[in-house]
Amino acid sequence: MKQSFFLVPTMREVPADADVVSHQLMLRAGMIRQVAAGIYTYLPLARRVIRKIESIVREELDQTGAQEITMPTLHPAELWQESGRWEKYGDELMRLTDRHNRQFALGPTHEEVITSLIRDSINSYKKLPLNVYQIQSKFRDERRPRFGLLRGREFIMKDAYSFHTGGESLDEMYKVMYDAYSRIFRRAGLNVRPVIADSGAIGGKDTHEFMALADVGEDTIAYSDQSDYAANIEMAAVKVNYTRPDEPLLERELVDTGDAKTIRAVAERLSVQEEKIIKSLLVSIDDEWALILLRGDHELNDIKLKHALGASDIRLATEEEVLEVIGTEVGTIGPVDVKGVKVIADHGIKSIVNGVCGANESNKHFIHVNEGRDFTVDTYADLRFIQEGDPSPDGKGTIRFAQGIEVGQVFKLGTVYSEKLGATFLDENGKSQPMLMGCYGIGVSRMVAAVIEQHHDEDGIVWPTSVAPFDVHVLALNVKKEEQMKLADSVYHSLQQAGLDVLLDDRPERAGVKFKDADLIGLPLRVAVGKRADEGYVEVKVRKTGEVIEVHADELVPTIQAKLQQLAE
Ligand code: 9G3
Repeated sequence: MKQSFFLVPTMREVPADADVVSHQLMLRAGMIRQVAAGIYTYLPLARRVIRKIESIVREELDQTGAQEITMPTLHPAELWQESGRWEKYGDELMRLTDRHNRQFALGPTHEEVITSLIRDSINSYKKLPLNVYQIQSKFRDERRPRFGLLRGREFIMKDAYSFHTGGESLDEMYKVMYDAYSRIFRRAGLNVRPVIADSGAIGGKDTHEFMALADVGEDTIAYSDQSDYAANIEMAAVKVNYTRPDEPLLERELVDTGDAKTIRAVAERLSVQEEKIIKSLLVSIDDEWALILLRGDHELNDIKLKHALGASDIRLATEEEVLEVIGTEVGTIGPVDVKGVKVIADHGIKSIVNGVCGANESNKHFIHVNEGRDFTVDTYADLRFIQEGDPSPDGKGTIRFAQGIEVGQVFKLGTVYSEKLGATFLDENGKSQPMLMGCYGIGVSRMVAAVIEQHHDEDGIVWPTSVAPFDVHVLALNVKKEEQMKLADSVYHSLQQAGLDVLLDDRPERAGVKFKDADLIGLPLRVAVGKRADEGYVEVKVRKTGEVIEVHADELVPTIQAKLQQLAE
């Protein structure tokens, strides 16, 4: 490809709203252009990277026996009404009507479409298991699209769906896809960590997210520094055996705490440690009030609260509701003599003796409060966010945090969709059973940004060879010099004949501009044809290491092939 007419509009400065490196570099390197918030055009360089990622995905999935299909983006509302998700999802689901006023959705995912297809085309256990996948654009009207391709409204996803007669078969496929995902991300040069995750709204049981480690990542991973335990912080279990310190129980006292409302303010006011304070939160759980108790130095993890109570809808009470239900302000709520609400406590409460809590009276707290004597806990559960330094729940090592970009997720859905949409099969006894399902997603366009987040330096992108838009960048440093253009052309063709993807910068630009653009675009190897062209020598630079070697054009192809081999290892 000759750069003089290749559509790669590089730019030096970036728009202010590009606030992460991958977004800035993709704009500067002329890979993408924004069309609207969260909606981008992929320019040729990005298209070539996406094509390389897609071919890695296809190779690995085809190897597992998965079959590629393409489902429509336009989904009839009826299918989503059958699954109950037309009502369940709000504005994030983009809806439209056709010329006959029939309602449709722009597909954010395809559980409904694929399950309706399979229910109508498979009805015998003999035809199962089956795994189908597609690579296609999805639409989710995100509240705050940001960070370029890391969180868009229209994005490319590889989504797969598998159908099974039983749990064993689903477990097997889940492992097959889990391993295929690990191979795909490794081949794309991504440092990815699988983590235990929450299946959230999608339902189903087990799920793992694949996190590309990166500080800009929106997700927090809690991992052990001595084992391969790793979980999304939402799901990281706290396994600490809390016991009450053996101290004499002191007489409970009511004390004035003035306008101290926060844990920090009360701790300072009463000169006690935050971990001695009982934090009380009035929470509505599926429209029932409950008082949630945590240690003052711990934070409530609402995902854990949902799982612990099997609840679907949880929300904190408003100031007004606290006044109405408890009869005091948020900052002075406590469990002593509280009537008509269930008291659910995190295990950490067991470590408190002679603690402090709100007195359910303005500006008042109790000190020397003890569970059992002064208040009763109906249920204990693991309700808090794990913290760095906590013991790893697998009993090995200590918890550390890292940020990650979710580039993939695998789910055991079970019969959530097959029951709602009636995807059943006749088992060997002729009995009708709901199919068990799994689903598996990879954020293909998000992966491009994740690769750049993990592979860049101050000068630009540093593409891993496996997903680089071209293998080699040949620069004719001075196109006016006949011998330079002649040599640049010949090395360009000999590299192409060797089966390499080559970009020839034949623009009438200054060498400095070409060097800067080459570093920005970040192809693995750069061949500069300059002053020594008349001797047949060119300069090869390895983008990743900065290593520069002078090579005679006759030795160039084997040299380049050897370097690419080295980089691929
Ligand atoms: C929606 C909207 C947004 C959504 C969903 C539905 C996320 C939704 C979860 C999944 C689960 C898996 C198959 C591929 C891998 C991921 N955001 N999810 O279901 F209506 Cl607006 O998509 N689906």
